[in-house]
Amino acid sequence: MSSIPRSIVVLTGAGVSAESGIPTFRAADGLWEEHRIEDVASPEGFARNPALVHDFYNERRRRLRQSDVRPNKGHLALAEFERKFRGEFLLVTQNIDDLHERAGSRKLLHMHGEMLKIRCELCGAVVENREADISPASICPCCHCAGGLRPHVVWFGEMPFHMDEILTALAACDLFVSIGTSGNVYPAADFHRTAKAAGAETVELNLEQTGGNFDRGRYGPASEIVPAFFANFPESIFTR
Ligand code: BJW
Ligand code: ZN
Repeated sequence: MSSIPRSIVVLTGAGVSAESGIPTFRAADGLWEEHRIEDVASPEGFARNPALVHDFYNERRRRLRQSDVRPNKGHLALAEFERKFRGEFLLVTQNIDDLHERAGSRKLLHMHGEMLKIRCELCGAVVENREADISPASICPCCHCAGGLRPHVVWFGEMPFHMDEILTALAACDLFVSIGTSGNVYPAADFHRTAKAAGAETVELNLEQTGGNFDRGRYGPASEIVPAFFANFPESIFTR
């Protein structure tokens, strides 16, 4: 570490959950191999075929509940570091799974939403839905109308969540760490530039180098490189 950080923003993507058994999007065996992006990750696709989109998310929700899906050493290392670090720490995830929560992360923003929540487009309610399969006929638990429920996620063309809080943290951080994201999707793909412009050191942790312009990179599986990276700070950043 070139200097001792006081404020850290970490961005995670699908790669941090890959070793927990959740497929990434753009790998050869990824989610986009089986589905056309525009069919399942856009408001237009949902309007055309809501049953197909609900099934896509029902299936992913079911997978998340399977016993072999659990936080890996990458998720756990982030939560442990946050618990011990005496400075400011914000974890921003593009992932809609709950593996960071299960690992114990606390200051966590899901910028692309959460698979275990649904939203009613008729009354605006956002409610937890951990288990039930949803269909176009499902009834909203708040307004009791059918036909308004959708996954509480951010599709292409929609505004990601928590942008004000994220941009404020990026402007104030002195270390930005991007983990397991391909950098194909904006605005997350720009975060390292925003942090750099604010004076932060930028680091990429990924299976392979992406096209981003980071100061430093460490390459390998997240379950190995994330614990190794976060173990590499002087003890003084933990003592109060
Ligand atoms: C490992 C590993 C291991 C694997 N260990 N690593 C033209 C130019 C610029 C922008 C646009 C444009 N046209 C349209 C746009 C905007 C558009 C966009 O970015 N389009 C691109 C296609 C160009 N963006 C939007 O529409 C966004 N909204 C928006 O921009 O609003 C306006 C705005 C303006 C100003 C400020 C703010 C906003 C919304 C984007 C919504 C994305 N939604 C999805 C679906 C979410 C729900 C769901 O999960 O179903 O989000 S798409 C999908 O991609 C998902 C992911 O979060 C996101 C990113 O994917 P991620 O995580 O990077 O996964 P992969 O698979 O791509 O990469 C995995 C990585 O892991 C790889 O690098 C591997 O190497 C690595 N890896 N195993 C370590 N074991
Ligand atoms: Zn409703």
